[in-house]
Amino acid sequence: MNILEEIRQKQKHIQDGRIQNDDGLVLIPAPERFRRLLAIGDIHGNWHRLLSLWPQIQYQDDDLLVFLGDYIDRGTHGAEVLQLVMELIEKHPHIIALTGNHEAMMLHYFQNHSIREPMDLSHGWLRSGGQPTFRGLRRLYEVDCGRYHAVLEFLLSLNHLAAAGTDFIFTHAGFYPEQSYEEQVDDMLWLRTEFYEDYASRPRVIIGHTPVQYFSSEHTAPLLFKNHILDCDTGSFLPDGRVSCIDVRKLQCWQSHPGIPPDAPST
Ligand SMILES: [Mn+2]
Repeated sequence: MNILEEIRQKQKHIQDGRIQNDDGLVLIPAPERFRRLLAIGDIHGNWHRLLSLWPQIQYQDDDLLVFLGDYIDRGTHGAEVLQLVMELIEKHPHIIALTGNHEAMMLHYFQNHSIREPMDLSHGWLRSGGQPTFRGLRRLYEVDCGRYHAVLEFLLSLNHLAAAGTDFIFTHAGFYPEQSYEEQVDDMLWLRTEFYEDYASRPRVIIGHTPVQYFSSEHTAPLLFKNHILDCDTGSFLPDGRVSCIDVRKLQCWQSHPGIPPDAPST
């Protein structure tokens, strides 16, 4: 069964109306009960841009909010961003965090490496913007080792996809429409063109992963493609980038203040 059919079937069989988590596939029945369905795109350690965005949203518990992944790397404040997202999830039952490819790379690193050892610069994570995150996590480990382990546990609990009813699908990068969820659970975090060119179904798919500036350097706001893909990665780490939140039904958008520079690493 392909992933879209799978979502339809699973949503149909939910009995009690509660949000369910099926191995990282989060099912949100009756999304019409939420005042807004919100998504926040890639943050990439850009703490000051996230702090500039957050109060504008005026989040309330009758909103559903999905973070689309890539909290860490490139910017200097990955550890802080992770802790804030973790705290928000602890406090609010209708906030969901997805994993991005950067979180997957980091978890892969810590399967065979320790935060107590020097950085292994041969690993792909540390060559893909992971070094400032490593340094931030090492500081956290030194001041509060329990908290550091809680952050790693939180990363292991992140989800791959969330479906609000059958009309809205949230995921970090994309999916192969003809494959099942299980078949592609790891590939999903990396797709770009394959997904943008192949997707031709009705549900609106809300993604991050590729900065909108990649499509045109003039874009700074989330971008809705003709085939119902909504890209919310507004280049949080780029000089003219933003961290963005969008109401995925009405397409109302909130962004970090354009005057705030990225939290760029010093090296
Ligand atoms: Mn990203």
